[in-house]
Amino acid sequence: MILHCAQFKLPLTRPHVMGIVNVTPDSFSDGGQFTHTSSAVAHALSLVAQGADILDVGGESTRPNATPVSLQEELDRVIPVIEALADQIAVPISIDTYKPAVMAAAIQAGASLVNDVRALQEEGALDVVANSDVGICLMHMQGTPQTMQANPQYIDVVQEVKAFLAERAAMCIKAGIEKPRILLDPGFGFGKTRAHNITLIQKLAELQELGFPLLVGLSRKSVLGQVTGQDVDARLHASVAAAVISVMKGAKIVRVHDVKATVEALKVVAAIADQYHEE
Ligand code: 8Y7
Repeated sequence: MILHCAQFKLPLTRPHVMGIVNVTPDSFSDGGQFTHTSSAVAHALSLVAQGADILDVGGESTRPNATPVSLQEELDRVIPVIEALADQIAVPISIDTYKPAVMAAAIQAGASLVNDVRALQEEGALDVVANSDVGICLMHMQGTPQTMQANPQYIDVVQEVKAFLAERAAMCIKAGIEKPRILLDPGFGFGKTRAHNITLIQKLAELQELGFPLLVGLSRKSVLGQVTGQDVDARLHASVAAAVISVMKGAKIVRVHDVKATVEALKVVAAIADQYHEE
């Protein structure tokens, strides 16, 4: 299983770690554009040094109830960061956006993967990806970030997520996006209760039946807070446990904040999986 994202070909025979790079203005200092660009770039470089296989750059929070960001503001946040990183790192850069204009500008600036929480449902998004050679991560969400956690409901969460991802993947193939460019993601926390999230992780193998590599994002998410009682800044141990379980359940890529801890934990998983059994 090899993921094709522009010039990068990632052999997903070992688990890969996607490091999260949020580009948001520092609310405590009014240092202007340069400050948030340079601190995001510095953070991104440190994640690469910690062993990140992919960087996911995002300029608009998709957390529940987050305030939407204008197109121009999102471009101003992410494009300088991608431009600065593209010629100094050897790992693919992913752009976390649902806006086709941001996708296009990010690809132009050197992004190799599009991470879309709306699974290319925005008008024009499918065409942008189809007219490029980048990879695409299609994520499931019920509702919108503004409303999704109000009252998520499913008859069968696994079957509904699976059917949605199958339909979006088929749409991509039909538009000319080759199969090795496609990743699927159940979208933990996006219109899902604690029970929905737990069921999805338990039954991740059923999503694998679709035949595409799976990406999982559970890092610091509220389901881990519900299980441990810890605030978002104290969910490292829970997040590492979730990454380990995700990979053991078949995820090929985990999207995380804490790269060093996750990389080390997944080395242990890989070493045990690879070791020939002796008597
Ligand atoms: C996910 C994601 C977020 C995820 C993918 C957060 C942008 C919320 N979560 N993208 N983005 N999968 N593919 O807590 O689970 O990081 S934002």
